[in-house]
Amino acid sequence: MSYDFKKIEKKWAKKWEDKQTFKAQSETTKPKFYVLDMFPYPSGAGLHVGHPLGYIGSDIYARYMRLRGYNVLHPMGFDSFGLPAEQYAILTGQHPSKTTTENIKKYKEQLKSLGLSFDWSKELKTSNPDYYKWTQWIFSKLFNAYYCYIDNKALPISDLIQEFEINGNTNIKSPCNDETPIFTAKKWNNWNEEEQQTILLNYRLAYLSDSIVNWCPELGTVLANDEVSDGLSIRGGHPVYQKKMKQWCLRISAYSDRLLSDLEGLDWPTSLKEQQKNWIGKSYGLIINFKCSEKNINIPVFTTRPDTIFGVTFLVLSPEHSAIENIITSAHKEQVEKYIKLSRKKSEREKISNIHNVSGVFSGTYAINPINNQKIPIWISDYVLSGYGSGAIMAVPGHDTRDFKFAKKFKLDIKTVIANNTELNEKPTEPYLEKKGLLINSEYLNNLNIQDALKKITTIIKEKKYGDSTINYKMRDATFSRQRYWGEPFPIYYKNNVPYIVDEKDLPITLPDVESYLPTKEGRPPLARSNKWKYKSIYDFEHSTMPGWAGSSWYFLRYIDPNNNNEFVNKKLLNYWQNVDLYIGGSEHATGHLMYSRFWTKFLYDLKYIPFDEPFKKLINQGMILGQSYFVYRIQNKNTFVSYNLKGNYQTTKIHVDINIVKKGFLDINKFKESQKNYEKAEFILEDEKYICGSATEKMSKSFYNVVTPDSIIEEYGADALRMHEMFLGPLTQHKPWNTDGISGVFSFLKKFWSLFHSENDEFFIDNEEESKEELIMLHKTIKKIQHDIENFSFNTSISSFMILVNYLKKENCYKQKILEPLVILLSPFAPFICEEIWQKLKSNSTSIAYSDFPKYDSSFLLDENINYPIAINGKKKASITVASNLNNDEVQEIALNDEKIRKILNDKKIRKIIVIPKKIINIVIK
Ligand code: ANZ
Repeated sequence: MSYDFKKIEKKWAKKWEDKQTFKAQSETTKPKFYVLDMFPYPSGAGLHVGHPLGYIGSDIYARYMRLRGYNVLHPMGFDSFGLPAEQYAILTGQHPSKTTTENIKKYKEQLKSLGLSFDWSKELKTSNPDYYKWTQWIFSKLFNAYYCYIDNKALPISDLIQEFEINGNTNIKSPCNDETPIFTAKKWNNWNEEEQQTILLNYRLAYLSDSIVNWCPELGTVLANDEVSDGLSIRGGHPVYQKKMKQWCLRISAYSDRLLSDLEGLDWPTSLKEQQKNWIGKSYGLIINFKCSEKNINIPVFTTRPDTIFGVTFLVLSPEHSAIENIITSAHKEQVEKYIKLSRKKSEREKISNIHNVSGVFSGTYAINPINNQKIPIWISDYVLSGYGSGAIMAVPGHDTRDFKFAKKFKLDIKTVIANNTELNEKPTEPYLEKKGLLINSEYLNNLNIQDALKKITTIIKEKKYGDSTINYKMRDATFSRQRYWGEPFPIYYKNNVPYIVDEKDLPITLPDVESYLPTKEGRPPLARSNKWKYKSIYDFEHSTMPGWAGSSWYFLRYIDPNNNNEFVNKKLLNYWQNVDLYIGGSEHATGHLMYSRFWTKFLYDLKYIPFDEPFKKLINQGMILGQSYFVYRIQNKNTFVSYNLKGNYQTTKIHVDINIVKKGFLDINKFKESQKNYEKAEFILEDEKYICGSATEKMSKSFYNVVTPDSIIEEYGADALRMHEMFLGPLTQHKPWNTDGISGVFSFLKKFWSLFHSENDEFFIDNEEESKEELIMLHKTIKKIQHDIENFSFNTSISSFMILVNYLKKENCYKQKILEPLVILLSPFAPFICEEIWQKLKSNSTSIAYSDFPKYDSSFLLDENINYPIAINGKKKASITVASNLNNDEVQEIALNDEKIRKILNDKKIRKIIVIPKKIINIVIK
């Protein structure tokens, strides 16, 4: 056998591992490059071919950068806390660490077989106490910090205490919980420890707060918004309710502005930056105070359109608004309470998306519009969200769609009297004025455009003290506790119901063993089951655990120095490696993981623990590999299956069929019969004696029977073929369907490549003959193309270039070392095993090909990319030259002046000016 990929790949996987070939160097003068993949959650199912797409892409880049002389850090680890392991534990009683360890083992084997050049000495697991000790440590720093708007950064809470002792909190400009009182130094100093701690908790970056959360009783845990869909948990489909609970929160909102403005400096996909921008949601607007007509209660509303204030016909409060209990009249009390109860069942997302079916109740009370003294009804509806702005709005149905729908439904006024008292004849069927760019009649704003109207009304409202400017952010503080077992314990204990942080020397606080992983009967987290688990044998620990995103918010820092027991990362190493140069991962993490890790990075930067304030300089989202699903069509109520094109004649049910028993679209009937007992006696209606399956491109998933594992492909074609095939499927960033059939093309390419170096009997041979010009042109063109492609992550086009070159060399019977050696290096990032094997034959016992030099292309060989320039002297064409297209103007000019004809004409004449119009003409102006 010639190309024995099995032998080659096994041999090199072992050698690389034994020699720690890809271990990043710690003492070196080389420049650094840090390439990171989003680390996986090790699920029980192992990897399918969709998973390694990004890993292969980052590996090609990592290998390329090594060849360019960089010291590359390319680590891998496991995000190993999480719900699936815990649910499995609930079902089987097996400790989650056991399943997690087994799954990690499987993942590692799969990853290693792919030839990915990871530095496994840097491996980390977020569920490992040596790791989460430092997650707890960072939490304790967040607990012991507050945000100062004056310095615009986080500072130690001890600074705040000092200020309280001297001046109270009157001069403090810091985000804190709404109910924090204003106090003097005297008052502060007179408070007891408990009272002081309670105040401090209001300012901490990690704080306890009554928050409205998505509570899923079935799972016994709080869920994040993106874990809920249509009022059901995404995992398991259990009902989710809105509930007020004491939760740990992180004050990410303090960082809104920095998270927004620093996006500018990041080399990230525009769509991802847009998602973060929208998530942060910065809006400039006004808070305007509306007084209740009969009671002395103020209702502040947030609006971005104060210019529409003359069109306000009602106010709307969110069902959670604190003023409701004081304003509802007894006649409306029952209705309102019923409504509030109902809306609690909806998640925030449902409330936002439900604009076609708005709901609400009248409170029985009226408010006064401060600008025109009009009396308007106050309604309550959940299309107004409690956590945004002031939780209350001025409704302008002439301008705003939701207000319009609401007004229509409840027959409320829709004002449409515009400038100069022009009344509209038609009855509006949509927010008419907004569409026409008109404003409601008003003495102030007649005939102004919106921009000018906005400016004018803002000034008036501020002058008359009806309200003030404000900036609102949609981004809320992040809920940080979960009522589950398999997560990091908090380094928090309670004394007199006040939370305190555990001493640093006592970290890590490890997960106690519990006899069951379910929440307790009273709905308390599973950790509450462990009666003996106390701090200093007395104090209760916090019983909730940290959410999935805790460990992943800082793992990129730990990879630099994963085994350090004294610090979260060594300063010197950190100063060398800095932040991640290239990060590759899925786009689904836009507003979760990527937001939180930016926040933690900024926080650690503020406290001077790290020297940079962004974690990931460049980011690429790889696309998804979709599965090719196949179907058979069963005639209803029969055990007969009809082939695809005949199914129209029958009433059939479409059934997914395992892709392993379909070849080129035809069903393997025998295998199908063997696959399930009830198919044993199945009958078939065939076309041309064959059963043609239906097919569709769907997400790759076990439940669709369309999963292709890397293991099966590697077994048949080898990892190099799999790597190249994955890259050849299409651009890295695009979604694309998997197609196993196509791999044979790449496989033949590798065999052909092998045959350039080996005889029919598999003897290694190359020759030392001089290269021909054409061969050199082909080689240098390919070098340039591959370099350009890799730098632009266009790996699929690289593969085509390799194929063209290898076909050409084979046709020309070119076995010349001078041509083939650079080609092996060039291909090595894509197909590392075969290239390493050939490299060792070429160089016998040299170091790994991974540390050779990336070939340099010589522009002079890039003939067909040349440009023909006419050279004119004083506007008249005198000669022409052909130059490489990548030369700059100075280089083109130099070649032109050295042209023989031109030199003769110019002789000793004085040149006044030379104008090079790129790709067009060179004009030399002489006296
Ligand atoms: C009057 C108005 C007229 C508004 C108009 C809009 C258009 P962004 O840009 O997203 O910040 N709003 C304020 N607080 C709200 C809450 N808690 N829940 C739901 N909606 C709320 O949106 C700000 C606008 O959204 C505000 O400006 C307010 O409606 C509404 F033609 O006030 B506006």
